[in-house]
Parts: sequence; C-alpha cells; structure tokens
Amino acid sequence: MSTSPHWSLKQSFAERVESSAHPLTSYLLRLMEVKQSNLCLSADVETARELLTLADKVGPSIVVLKTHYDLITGWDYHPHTGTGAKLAALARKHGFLIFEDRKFVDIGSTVQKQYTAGTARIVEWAHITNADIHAGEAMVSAMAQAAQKWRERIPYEVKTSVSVGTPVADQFAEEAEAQDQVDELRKIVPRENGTSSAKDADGRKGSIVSITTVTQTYEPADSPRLAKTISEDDETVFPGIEEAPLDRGLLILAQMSSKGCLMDGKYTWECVKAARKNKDFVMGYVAQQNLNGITKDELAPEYQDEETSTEEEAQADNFIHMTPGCKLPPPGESAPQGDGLGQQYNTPDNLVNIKGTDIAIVGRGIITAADPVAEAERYRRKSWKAYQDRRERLA
Ligand code: 6AU
Repeated sequence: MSTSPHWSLKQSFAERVESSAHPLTSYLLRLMEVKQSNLCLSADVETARELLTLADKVGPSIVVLKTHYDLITGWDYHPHTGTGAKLAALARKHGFLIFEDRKFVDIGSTVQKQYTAGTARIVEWAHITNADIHAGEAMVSAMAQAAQKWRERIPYEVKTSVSVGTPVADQFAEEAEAQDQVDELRKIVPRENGTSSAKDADGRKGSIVSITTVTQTYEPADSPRLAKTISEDDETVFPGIEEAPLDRGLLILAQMSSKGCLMDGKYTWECVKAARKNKDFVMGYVAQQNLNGITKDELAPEYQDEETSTEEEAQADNFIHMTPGCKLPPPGESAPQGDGLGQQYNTPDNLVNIKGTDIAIVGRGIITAADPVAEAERYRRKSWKAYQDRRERLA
C-alpha cells in the first residue's frame, strides 16, 4: 500500500504536461494553467438555445463544458450548422473542451456505432466522452479504434453546398440524402465536384423524387476545425493557446456521486486497469477520489485478481480526474445538501484539495443561480484555490 501521496497530486498542472501520454490531456492541462481554471460546467439546460447562450456566457470561466445532448430539446443534428458544430465554434472562441456525458455501456460493436454514427455523431463535436465499463474492457478498445478510424478519415475538410432542381416535400429527407452522399465521398479519394443523384423515396417521408446536386470542395485540414459554421463572430479563436488537437479522449466512469451507487471497489479496480492499458485513448476518470497510483489492495483487498498491475504502471499514472456532485453550501451553512433524488454534494475544497480531483464538475450550483456568470466565476475561484491549497499542503 502506497504511503506518500502520488507525485501527480503534488505537481502543478503545467508540470504534469510533460508526463502526459495523451495529446488532449496535455492540451487540457495547459489550458487550465492559461485560464487558471479547473472548472467544468455541466450544462444540463432544457433547450439548445439556452445551452448555446450559457456556453457563450460562461465560456471564459471554464475549461470543460459537459453536455447531455439527449436531454436538450431542439438539438439540431446538422453536422456543419447544428448544435454540436455551434458548440465546437464556441469552444474554439472561449478555449474549452466539450465533454459529452454519454456514459456508453454495451458490446464493442454497438458502442462504436453509437459513438461515431447515428443522429448525434458524438465523435465529431465532443473532444471527450465517458464510458461505464461494466460491459468489460473490450468496449474501451473498441471505442479507441472507432475514434482512430474517424481521425484517419478526415485528412480533408469537406464543404458542401446543396442545390435542388425540383422542389422537395421534406427538408429533412433532403438534408439526410445530401449527408449520405457526403459520407460516401468522405470514404473515397478527395476530388473536386461531387455527383448528382436522384434517389427514390425509401421509406422516408415525402415521396416526390428530387434531383439534388451536391457540390463538394475539399481543403487540406491544416487547421483542426471540423465545421466551419455560422456567423463571423463564431470564427474567433481564443487567443491564449492554439486550437485543441483532433485527438479524442475517454473518461472511465469509475465511481459515482449518487447515493447507493452499485459500483464497488472491484469495479473501480477494473477501471484502473483498463485505463492503464489504454493510455492512448483514456484521459482519465470520472471518480470521487484520486486513483493515480492506486493499488488493488486499497480498492478491493478481498478480490482475487489474477491479472495485477505493476508498481511501475501505478507510478506512471497521470490521469485527469473530473468529479461531479459539487456544490457550495448556501449562506450560513457549512455543507451542501443533496437534491432529494440521490445526488450527493461536496464542496470544491473537499473534492480538489482533500480528495485530490483535478476538475470540479458543477451543474445546478451554477445554472440555477440568479446570475450564472458570476456564480461560475465564484466556483472557478474556489476550485482553483482548492488546487493551490492542495499543492501547498502536500509540498
Ligand atoms: O451538479 P449537478 O448535480 O446539477 O449535475 C451533475 C452532473 C449531471 C450528472 O449526470 C453528472 O454530473 N454525474 C456524473 C457524470 C459526469 O458522469 C457522474 C456521477 O457520478 N454523478 C453525476 O452527477 O449531469
């Protein structure tokens, strides 16, 4: 059992950049120093409009914006002008990463599709996502593979313009059809000017046959922007640091904040092993304590594990920890109350200074405040102070 605190708890975020195995982790650590922020906003608002407004306003205080795209009314799935693309533009403008809190859990083949395809195409706009690995470690490598494949398929930016010869009954069908063609073209060698095609009604609404011409131009993607979108204003780039790399990262959901959570020490230990095995893709954990350098005996002493992790592997840990269930107590009280639905809260000081997390995730503590912008700043200051206090305490 390790006695002294792990080195990653004592070092500054800047010092940890060098030992980081994942390009997105290095970037995030640098961003944290530049913005003096270790705050993630959990933007669980009702509508896409509210989400974008909040991200734009609170963006300067945060380094990560966490979404649950499936609870947002009016999420626009268009890959270039939709909500994901708009969030990506705001992320560039304010300097934050997007974390889609999807909590993937399924067989490898299914999670690959859920991650990269379907309506939301999470991999395209979310730098980070997370997984509950109860299905086993194979789903982590499956997701890593899918992210890598996606990364290799975008050596070029694709700009699409659609012109329609015959009026169509259904705008959605038209867009979906154009997108299918873009997808096909993405798989082959880049070239100028795509095809025109007529597609019969195939079960989608609107049986009018249309002639849709898709014009494609490809540009070398020397700038890591996926979607050039919307207004001039959103083309601005945060001045303190270069744009985020195109690498994607995973956080393993190792422990939860909810009362009665069934994730036990054995499960958390399996998360630690899966993270150590997949460092190219796993950035770290969503957890309630710092897991860097942790041993099986600390987490699950009774567990007869054949497959151990070495002392060297534990020493090398430099995973990022993000922790939800964070709230400041109301004036006059010393501890925050739960939400009556199982959520349990800790203060930023308790989570960052004492339990050793890196990034505090705050949702309702900020979004239900009378002035969310001022409240986000207050949480940023408190969480950063807790990080400084931890370094002082362990020096
Ligand atoms: O600050 P809150 O309670 O308003 O929001 C907390 C956010 C929610 C949860 O879905 C999420 O954090 N969350 C998670 C995550 C991030 O995976 C894990 C967990 O253990 N507890 C938790 O609340 O969006």
